[in-house]
Amino acid sequence: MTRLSSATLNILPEYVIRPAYDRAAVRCGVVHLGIGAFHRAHQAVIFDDALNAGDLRWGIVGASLRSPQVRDQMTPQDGLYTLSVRDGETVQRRIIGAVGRVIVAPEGPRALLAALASPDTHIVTLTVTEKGYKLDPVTGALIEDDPQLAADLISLESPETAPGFLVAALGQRRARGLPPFTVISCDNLPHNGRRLRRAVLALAARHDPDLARWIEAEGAFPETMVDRIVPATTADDIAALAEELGVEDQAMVKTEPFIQWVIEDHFCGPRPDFGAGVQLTAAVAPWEEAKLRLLNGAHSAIAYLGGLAGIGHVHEVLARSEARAFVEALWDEAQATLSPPPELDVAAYRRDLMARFDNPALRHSTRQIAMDGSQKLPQRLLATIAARLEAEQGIRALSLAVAGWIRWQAGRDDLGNAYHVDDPLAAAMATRLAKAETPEQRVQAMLGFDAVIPAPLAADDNFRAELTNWLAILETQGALAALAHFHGER
Ligand code: CS2
Repeated sequence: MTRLSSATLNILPEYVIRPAYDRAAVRCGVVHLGIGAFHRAHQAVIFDDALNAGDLRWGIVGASLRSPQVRDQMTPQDGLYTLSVRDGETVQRRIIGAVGRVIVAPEGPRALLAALASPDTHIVTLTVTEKGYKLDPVTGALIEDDPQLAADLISLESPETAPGFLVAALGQRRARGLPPFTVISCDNLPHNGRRLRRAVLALAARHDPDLARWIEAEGAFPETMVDRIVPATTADDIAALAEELGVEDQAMVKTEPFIQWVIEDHFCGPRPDFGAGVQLTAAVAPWEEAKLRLLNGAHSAIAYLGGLAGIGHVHEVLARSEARAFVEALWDEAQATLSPPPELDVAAYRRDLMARFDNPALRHSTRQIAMDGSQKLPQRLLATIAARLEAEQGIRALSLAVAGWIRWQAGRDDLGNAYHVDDPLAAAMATRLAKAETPEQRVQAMLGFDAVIPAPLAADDNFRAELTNWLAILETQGALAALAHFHGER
């Protein structure tokens, strides 16, 4: 079938929204590292809005740090793709034209460095997932024995990691007398800007202390909170869209109407005149904390407990009253730990979140969210637990969620279906768990895993008792029974 491209834009059905600007006149002011579905449905849409508003500086050079897949999907389409916004039966199709080209970093590290060091580039955004920063999830320090980072610590000729590319490119800019770019981490990490800045400065200092001082003085790493639910595109999504549009789009992304990007107002160079969806603020942390602990915390809990029950999608988990009641209880526990920004009405936020999770058109898979739990749990659930223990508050719902994560490591759901535990620390966790024979010992083994569990939590008797209680129920009765039990005893 004919592919979506500049040449086939004009044969699309009339209702499809198209770029309103001349793509040939666009300059690429943004380089994005990690051009997955989330970037294409979030930041790329915001930059496309700026282009549509007439500021042609904000095209994007996208980079994949690992696989050629996105390049192979997008290049034959001249970088064009469909944003499919779905809410129940309502759907809007929009062609995004902001991505000028895609570079696969391992194939062309120099091409990526050239794009980063270009005078046109003002902003570098990143969605490399939690593990892509090469930072210890508990301490936030660089993981020096990571093989790719170890290579970047020796030489930055052909960088392999995101911090490596940033340092090498900033070095080239400084040598050429160019200003640094603003670096915006768009991953769900607490204090993402601060953490990335620290990593970049540490790596730069190892190669060239003057460069580190220059970045420290001249650079900007604003903190951000990003929010939009973007489930992975499936082959069925692509086939259904092709049927509807009459052209095939292998790079399409599907998402919800909601979009939010809170950015710390700290840029070291030009930025677009941001429109809808973007809030510039002095303090991102309260937004980020509320989002991580409410949205992402609930997501992970739903993913493990729903996934263990053999339920495929978020909205299907929430169709069960015991799961809904549990999420509300989890939110009650999390809400008490927040210092929300004055503009945030937490009760309304929770209602809206539940409605977003209920969106049946998204079909957001529990297994997708269950991925990389070791990298996600600290900010989503463990920090919340630590705050509650400190305030001498109960942690029943939060503990059931964490017990679900421990149970998930077994690689088999309550119906007996095996799945792959997709996590950079899966092997290390499996080794620890292999020697444990009882729920108590399994909890002990995981609490001792200091790459994920902070020491004060590991030593807390209350936390250990809650986890052991829930893990025993999960193992003997299953996740649905644990949820019913939770509800019954309240
Ligand atoms: C999800 C997030 O996959 C996950 O871990 O919790 O990707 C979530 O959908 C986004 O953070 C929503 O903004």
